[in-house]
Amino acid sequence: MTDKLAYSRHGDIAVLRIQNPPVNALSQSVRQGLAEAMDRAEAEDGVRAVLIVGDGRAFIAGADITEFGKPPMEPNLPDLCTRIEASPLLVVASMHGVSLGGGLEVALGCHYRVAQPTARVGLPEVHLGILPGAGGTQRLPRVTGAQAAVEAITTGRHIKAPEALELGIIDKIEEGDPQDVGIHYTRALLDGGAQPRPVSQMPNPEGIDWDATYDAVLKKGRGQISPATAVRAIQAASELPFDQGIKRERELFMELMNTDQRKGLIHAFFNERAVSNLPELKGVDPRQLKSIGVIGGGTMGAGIATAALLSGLGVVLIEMREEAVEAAKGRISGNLQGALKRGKISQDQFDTLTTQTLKVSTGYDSLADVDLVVEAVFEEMSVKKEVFAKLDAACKPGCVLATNTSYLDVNEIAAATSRPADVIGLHFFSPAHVMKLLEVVVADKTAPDVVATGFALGKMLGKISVKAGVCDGFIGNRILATYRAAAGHMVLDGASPFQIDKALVDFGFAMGPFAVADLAGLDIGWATRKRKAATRHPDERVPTYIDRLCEQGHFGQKTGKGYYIYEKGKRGGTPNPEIDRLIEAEQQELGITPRDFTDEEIVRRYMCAMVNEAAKVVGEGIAARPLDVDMTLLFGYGFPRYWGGPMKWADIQGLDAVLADIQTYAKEDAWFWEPAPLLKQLVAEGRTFDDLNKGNAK
Ligand code: HSC
Repeated sequence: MTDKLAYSRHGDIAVLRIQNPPVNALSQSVRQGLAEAMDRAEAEDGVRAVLIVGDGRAFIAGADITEFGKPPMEPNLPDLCTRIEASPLLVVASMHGVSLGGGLEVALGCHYRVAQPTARVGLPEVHLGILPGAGGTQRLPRVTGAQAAVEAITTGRHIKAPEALELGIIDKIEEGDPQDVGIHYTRALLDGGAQPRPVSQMPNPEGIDWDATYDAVLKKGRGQISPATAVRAIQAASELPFDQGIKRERELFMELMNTDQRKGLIHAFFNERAVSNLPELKGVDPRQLKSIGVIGGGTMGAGIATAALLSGLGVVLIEMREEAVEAAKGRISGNLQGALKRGKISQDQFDTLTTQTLKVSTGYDSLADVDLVVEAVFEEMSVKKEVFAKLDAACKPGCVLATNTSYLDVNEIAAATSRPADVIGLHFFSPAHVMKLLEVVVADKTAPDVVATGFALGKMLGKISVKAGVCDGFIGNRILATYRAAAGHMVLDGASPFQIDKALVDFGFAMGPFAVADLAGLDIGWATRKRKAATRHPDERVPTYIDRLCEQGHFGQKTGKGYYIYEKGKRGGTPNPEIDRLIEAEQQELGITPRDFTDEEIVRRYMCAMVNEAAKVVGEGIAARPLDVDMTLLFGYGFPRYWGGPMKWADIQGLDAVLADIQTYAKEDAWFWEPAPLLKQLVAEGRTFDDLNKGNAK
């Protein structure tokens, strides 16, 4: 028997205890251990039942995802589930923590299931780009009915024990040590004369309108195919005998296993965990974090304060004037109302957070005791410097001083204090209590424990924290500026903003760049263009047609008109016909003859611009690894998760092909399309971005 499985006897019950920390994933040695232990239990005299339990914090979290894409190793999981189910002994699962994916499939292969009240079950495979492949699509609908199985499998959600009981997924809830509970339950079943009860022999679930369900799930997936494919597997459960249903499940599973979406989603799964795992922070303790200060109570400051309050931190918010203090309180209270409505906090918690945990003030002396301050004031270097000089005077020694600037030089801000080692950038994304991304911007003199504190804060707030270096726009906004520019060039050359938006939504982005510009406010881009005009490279192409709209006071959604026209009460906008006229006028002025673009070319140019800039960002050390870029784009910029991020996308396309396209585009505009040295180097060496993630950088 393998060391991942402990076998013990409790009278006529054989206990199979899975020991594969941290979450008992079903790696080859676990599968082998389970198969051998079943053989042993069946061969031993006096065994009447088998109990399967998990050691540590979970029953089983699923198949071992690290084995995907590698050659299959026996015994495979579907056969193991069938083997368990076919046992003449009574087989029981006692579930605690999570039973996910293959973990639930093993449990469904057992004849009875008991769970702790806090247990959660689910089949989340679609989030990894696959579908339950060890009988889950065939057994779950036999116990829950087709409709409930479709809902559970296509959303992949975690189902709490009480609901699982109601749905028939588990048979009983009992609190206590999972092994004791399991033995107690198994004993009661044996005493009651219970016999093996294979789910596969239960009747097929009744059918539903499969085509309509497939279409609805496909639409909801916004380009992700695994949920809709899973519908077809569940359909097989209702229409085919069990054995044939399993075959169909396997075919569809293998189809998905071979997709790029599966590669992208698994890349996202591992790297959203790896991103905050920085070798240089090993052994570095963060500073204490009990309360934080927030300077500025606008949308951003109020969002940061809300996130901090919801994570249990004390908050002192500073505004300049009494009216502004009141307005900030109103914003925070509004945000917390949202959390109250969604059941994230109780009325009591709401009252305590708004009246006691949150403190507001107009004086910096109120910050004397806080452990960290985030400044979220106007984006102007002189204003920031003034704030940091005041913080330097007011805050206790060791307090971390953070700026939420989205592009200003954090080194220059740090120099305005007598303690640059305590200064860091913490770039939140608006609304800060909702958006998952946090860029932790490390300046030249930032101390390692201050960086560790930035990451500790991110973890407390439930953020995906990414380390970034200092440059204009850090990782995310710097790359955004480049792919946004590529979109602008395509407009000048003949693609309409509406075609571009649609092509990118079809690619999987939540919104296209022009709809995003309307949402953010066209005045922001207008101000940036003016700010950068003086230092602009002479070869840089910057469309100005949209400035005409801004000059008339049209700033997008907030004024009702931008690239799109927004009508009250209607969701989304309709293309603004004025835009085409403005573009035409600019093309005439510049002597450009517009040409047609295919959607494919639009996506390719947009993505190549993104990847090229991202490669520069990694090459210059602004992002430590390609995965840092991928997670930034995924969690802050609506990049489709199923592509894994722009660097993963580029790896999947082939870096040589991406570089070749960039070199072709460079023939039209050598300045903009100058290939990143890192990209050229990787192509020359036949390596991928992912090789750099694995620490293979030369
Ligand atoms: C599956 O089951 C497919 C089957 O249907 C069919 C297969 C059939 C094949 C047929 C072939 C013919 N594997 O998240 P945490 C690691 S697909 C490997 O930080 P938490 C994780 O990377 C699977 N590793 O902890 C991390 O490692 P690190 C379906 C896994 O408490 C560590 O464990 N199951 C792993 O916040 C701790 O994880 C899922 O999709 C796995 N399955 O959350 C569940 N799961 O420390 C995925 C975790 O080195 N997992 N790890 O960074 C989760 O949702 C969460 O990890 C938990 C724990 C909720 C389990």
